[in-house]
Amino acid sequence: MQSANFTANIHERGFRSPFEKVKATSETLVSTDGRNLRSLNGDWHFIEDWYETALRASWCFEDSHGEPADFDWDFWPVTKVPSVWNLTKPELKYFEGLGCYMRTFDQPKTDGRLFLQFEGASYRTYVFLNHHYLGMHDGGSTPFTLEITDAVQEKENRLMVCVDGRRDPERVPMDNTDWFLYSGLYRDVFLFETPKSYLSDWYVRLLPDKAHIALDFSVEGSSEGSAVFSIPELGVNQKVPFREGKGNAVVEARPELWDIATPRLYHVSLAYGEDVLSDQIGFRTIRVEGTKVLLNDKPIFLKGISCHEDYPEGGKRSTESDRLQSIKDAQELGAVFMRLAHYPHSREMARLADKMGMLLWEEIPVYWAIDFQSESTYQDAENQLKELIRRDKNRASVVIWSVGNENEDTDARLSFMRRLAKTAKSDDPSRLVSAACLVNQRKLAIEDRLMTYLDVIGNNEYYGWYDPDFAKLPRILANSHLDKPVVITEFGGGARFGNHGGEEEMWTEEYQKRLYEKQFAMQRSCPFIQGCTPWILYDFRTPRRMNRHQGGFNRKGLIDSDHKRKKLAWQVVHDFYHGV
Ligand code: GCB
Repeated sequence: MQSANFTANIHERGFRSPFEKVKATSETLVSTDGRNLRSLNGDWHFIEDWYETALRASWCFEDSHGEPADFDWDFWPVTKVPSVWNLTKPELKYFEGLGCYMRTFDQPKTDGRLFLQFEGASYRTYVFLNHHYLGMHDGGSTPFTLEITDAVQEKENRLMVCVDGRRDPERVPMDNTDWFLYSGLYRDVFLFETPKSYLSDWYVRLLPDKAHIALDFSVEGSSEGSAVFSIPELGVNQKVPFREGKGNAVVEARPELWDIATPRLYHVSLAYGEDVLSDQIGFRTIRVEGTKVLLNDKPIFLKGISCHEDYPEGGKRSTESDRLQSIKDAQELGAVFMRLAHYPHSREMARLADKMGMLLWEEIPVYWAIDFQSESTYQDAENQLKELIRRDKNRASVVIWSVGNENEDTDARLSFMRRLAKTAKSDDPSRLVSAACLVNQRKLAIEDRLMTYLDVIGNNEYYGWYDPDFAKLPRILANSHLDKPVVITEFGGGARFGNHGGEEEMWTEEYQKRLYEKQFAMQRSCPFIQGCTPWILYDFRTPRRMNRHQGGFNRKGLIDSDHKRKKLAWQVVHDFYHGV
């Protein structure tokens, strides 16, 4: 890969293509559940590489080309990982190029295998260790694993990571979004060790009869053998054979069910030789019957709220207390369900939701008009979906996979998203599949060809905001003959916190409050509406919102962008959810 002639490389337009041959994907993602993780967070050297010279001129393959060199990894300023670079320095706020990171670490000799894991880096990441290229990853919100066993040394390992935050019409999401596309190594980076042959994936779930638990697992490095599956509190301790690297079992067990009021979790483990995966797992069922959503066979109205991953201090980098606050705010509102829009939020969010009894909708950024004609865009979207499912499929809180948001009903989009819906079903038959669809404006009805492939129909409508004619909403509901549950996945309007005025005056808290009152009055009487996730819990950053009230924020939050000050509409949603 290294060119002997660096000047030649500089003139080559195809400098990225050799890297694209080695990709980390859902297939290479290794489960880290219960593993001993060694953090590589902390201080890293960092520069913004506006002209992508690190890749063009192969900076990653050497420490220096000899003087006069244009790079100097060890002398670059230090930044904290995890963080989004956009919030580290004012001049990086809108930087969308290549960011180069480097740190060193020692690694005691071991007989096992060593892996690097990145929990989230946006958007494309190229990873090098000791001047060897390890591989790249596409997708800004899902984790990936790279094996480093053969490249690692005992002292002074040099880990170089180039993160490419370019917006691009062929990516997922594309170059136009209504949120801020933060970049950088903004989630945890760590190392872990496994034996020569190890457990790479496991999937544990309660079967619909509520009397059996199913297990599927995969082993790398050995094709035959057996593992021990145990759930001590349920008396499960069973040897399960595997062949061709795959094993599965169904065991009899009647767990206490995980529910929103009683989020019971069990200690579950799978041991194969020296290798052990373990986790706290809840058991529940979720299904649809006619227009009802049934949690543990009981109908549930999904009193929800939408939420971005955008925190006042860290942007897309969240802390445990940030996440805790979001779930607590949602619970105080009366919500039992959160729509984590529009991309996978951190893995820890679902873990916390498991503990706190919050149901989740998780989504991939198949947003607006992504390139539905392109097979490589499809592969990217599908890989993100598979990585998300692989990461969170043992989380009781996650009940819905969403394959996209607000996409026009064209033939290309239908075949693209139908494929995604089928993939979600085959990778995880135990959950519901949905997408946030649009109203058919010509027929004034909730109608979309994709609905055939969904279990739950998500619908975004902005009556009272983008379309001021509220009278259309009851007509739309009357015109829609649906035999599946609908969740109104978005509705709402903008209000700047502290901006007061009349109920007819847009951008005031009073206008937003009135809008919610009218929306609920219409939604509550519709039999197929089985949930809603108002847009949105907090105001969030977005470069496309630049009027005097917005100032770079979408102001539809029930709470201000400081995540503290509640607007008047908060109380309306609160009262509706608390049945006042
Ligand atoms: C939508 C989009 C969402 C936007 C929202 C808005 O329909 O799905 O991403 O932020 O509308 O505020 O316009």
